[in-house]
Amino acid sequence: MQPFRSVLLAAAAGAVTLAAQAQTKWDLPAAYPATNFHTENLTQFASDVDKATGGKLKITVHPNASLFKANEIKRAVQGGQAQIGEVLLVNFENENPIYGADGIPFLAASYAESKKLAAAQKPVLDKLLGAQGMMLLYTVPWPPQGIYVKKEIGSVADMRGLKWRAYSPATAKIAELIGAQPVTIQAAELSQALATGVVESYMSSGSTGYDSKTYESIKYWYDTQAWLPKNAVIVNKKAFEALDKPTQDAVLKAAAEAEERGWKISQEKNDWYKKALAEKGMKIMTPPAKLTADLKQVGTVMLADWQKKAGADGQAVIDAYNKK
Ligand code: PCA
Repeated sequence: MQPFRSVLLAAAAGAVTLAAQAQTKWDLPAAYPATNFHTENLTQFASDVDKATGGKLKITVHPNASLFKANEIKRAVQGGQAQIGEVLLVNFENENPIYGADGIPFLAASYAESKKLAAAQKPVLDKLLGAQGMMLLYTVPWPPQGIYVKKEIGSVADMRGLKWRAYSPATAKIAELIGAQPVTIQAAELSQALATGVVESYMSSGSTGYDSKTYESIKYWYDTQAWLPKNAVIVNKKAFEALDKPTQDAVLKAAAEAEERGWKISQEKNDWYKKALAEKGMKIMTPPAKLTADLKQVGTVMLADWQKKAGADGQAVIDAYNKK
């Protein structure tokens, strides 16, 4: 009896060891605070993968640019320093204009349009990221972008000379076109830049205004609904291919669910953020007609510029977008 029991025990111990060996750990660097809706969605995604794989794939979300800075996350995933990561696509427009398609003012300015643009952009993004040894898992848009500014404005001329926070090549370009002074600052450093007066205006969603406590220094937000930039969750292809098939399937399924959930939450939270900012004392402004007309002109210039740079791939995205 006794020897038989110890054989069983030994076998059980062996199984435990095997299970432990079969566990894969992935790091997921992200650039936004843990309480941001994108990050909460990532956390849910990680927990869904954990459950679906019985703990075989453990994904640790590192929020707030704690593991890699916003602009470094893409390269980290490409090089395998992180197996998976969340990036703001428009940050990489200088590398390839396709990444900037969802940062062009008024090309896609509502959730419905943004969804169409995402679908039009996807095949080209798959190709680009694929060529860099990565895969696109899912995208989720930020709420529509508006203008944070300290005084009431009637047109873009009223923003001339302002110290303007940019988060992307396109938001720096807007500053250039309206005669503001751009300083590129990612979300993780925004609160401090506002508090120290390094910047006094910027364009972003209600979400980032809320996260960064912009209401402490800026009182107006113009709801221009100019564009909806997307976060993308990308994975290193070798890391993905190293997973067994059921685990790969679990990742893809959880990603598809995260995408659907994320789009819905973004839209719901858009209204919530506006209310929350108003409660903190901000004035949520409907942009005057002249301001909108001026910004649309900026958008027209930027789209023409972008199309020139983006070539055939860019044209494919615009054609697919216009067809739907
Ligand atoms: N928030 C991010 C990008 C777009 C947005 O709404 C930011 O301001 O950095």
